[in-house]
Amino acid sequence: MHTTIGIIGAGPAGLLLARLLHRAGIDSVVLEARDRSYVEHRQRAGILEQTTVDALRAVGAGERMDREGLVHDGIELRFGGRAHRIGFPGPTGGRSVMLYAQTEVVKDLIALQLTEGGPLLFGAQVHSVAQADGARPTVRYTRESRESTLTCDYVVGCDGFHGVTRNAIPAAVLRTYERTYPYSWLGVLAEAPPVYEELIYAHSERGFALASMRSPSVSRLYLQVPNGTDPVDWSDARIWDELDARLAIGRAPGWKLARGPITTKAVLPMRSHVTEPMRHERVFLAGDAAHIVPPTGAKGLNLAVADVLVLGEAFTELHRTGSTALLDAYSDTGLERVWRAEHFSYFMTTTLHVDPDQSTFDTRLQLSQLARLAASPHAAAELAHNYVGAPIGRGLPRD
Ligand code: RFL
Ligand code: PHB
Repeated sequence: MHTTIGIIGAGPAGLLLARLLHRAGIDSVVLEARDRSYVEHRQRAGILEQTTVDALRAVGAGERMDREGLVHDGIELRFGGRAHRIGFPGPTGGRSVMLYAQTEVVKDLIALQLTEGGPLLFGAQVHSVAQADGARPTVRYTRESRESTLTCDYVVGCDGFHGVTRNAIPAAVLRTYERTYPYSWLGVLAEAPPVYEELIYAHSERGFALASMRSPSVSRLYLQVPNGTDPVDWSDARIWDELDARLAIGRAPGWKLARGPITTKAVLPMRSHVTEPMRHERVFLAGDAAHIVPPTGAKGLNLAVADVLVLGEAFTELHRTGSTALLDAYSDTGLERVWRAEHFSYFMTTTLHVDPDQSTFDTRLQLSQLARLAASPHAAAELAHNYVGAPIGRGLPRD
């Protein structure tokens, strides 16, 4: 089999890229190791930047999102015995974010791809990408116990952090930058109404907590836990008690969350990771295949979308005019945004979590930074700009 663009991975990056290419009249094949149901039900991100929302609408994947998604115009910070709201539209020229789960984005894009798009093969496990330097890079994969080969004009690795496409970039060219954090998140879904109408990010001496949501009757909640935590050690009652304790900051005595059955529990490690360059000859990396951020800034999914918007435009320009100028600029364009998001995610993570080795001095610095966000419109505007994300363009805006 031959195709113009071979896409490895049917997460948000691979699926949106396939959709963008289809609309530009460019052939692609998507190879996904897992089955459809697994991909559609993997619990992950929840916050879509305005640019992500606009992109989904532009490719015809916005109808259900606009019906069921919840527009959020701010977040609440809880710290040092008080609560402070950071509003988004004011400082950002009217921008906001949308709460619409990654599971739903993926379901919408898969449905479109299967009815209108090119081939999307589930259960296709890619082993290797070879001949990145040649005219036709080759993807080897196994599906239903059969080994197959897909040759492509270009390959895009949208295969996440544990993907194989990165191996196609020679070691002499590849650079990686990494940081692991000394804590993880315990993430749960609960059949309980949202704690509050907006997301709450809480800095507590017991550790960080985040209260998010999936619908008017389903909460998505996170607790900072030590690395190596086994979710089995966290009973439902223990989780609710800990959420009560960490989120009660600034509330009246006796304040408690409305409880309900917890339906999923998982521990997620927190890491930052960047691979450079994001392109080698005819092989490109996009999304988590190229970079990971800790989820505190809600950037992972949005960065994946930003990558493929730039890449989709670059392939479209190549298709229309024969120019590789945008493809050649892809890695540099992408990395500027990636490093901004890396810094913001690091900032949110280290400002809100308790490092097990943290001194009282470090805690006072965190509280001072949080107080600055509450007191200064400039500091709040900086957070708001980063949270809603920069529009896609040539470079980041100079706001
Ligand atoms: P994905 O979504 O990981 O998709 C990659 C796809 O590639 C497939 N794949 C292969 N297919 C064929 N052959 C191979 N050899 C393959 N190897 C892998 C995989 O099965 C998968 O379908 O990457 P993409 O598209 O770049 O999207 C990125 C986002 O998924 C990611 O940035 C965010 O979800 C990060 N993230 C979170 N971000 C947030 O903002 N908030 C969160 O709460 C949040 N929770 C999470 C997360 C990431 C997690 N991972 C990756 C461990 C929770 C988890 C568990
Ligand atoms: C989520 O709703 O899953 C979510 C929201 C904001 C974050 C991380 C996760 O920063």
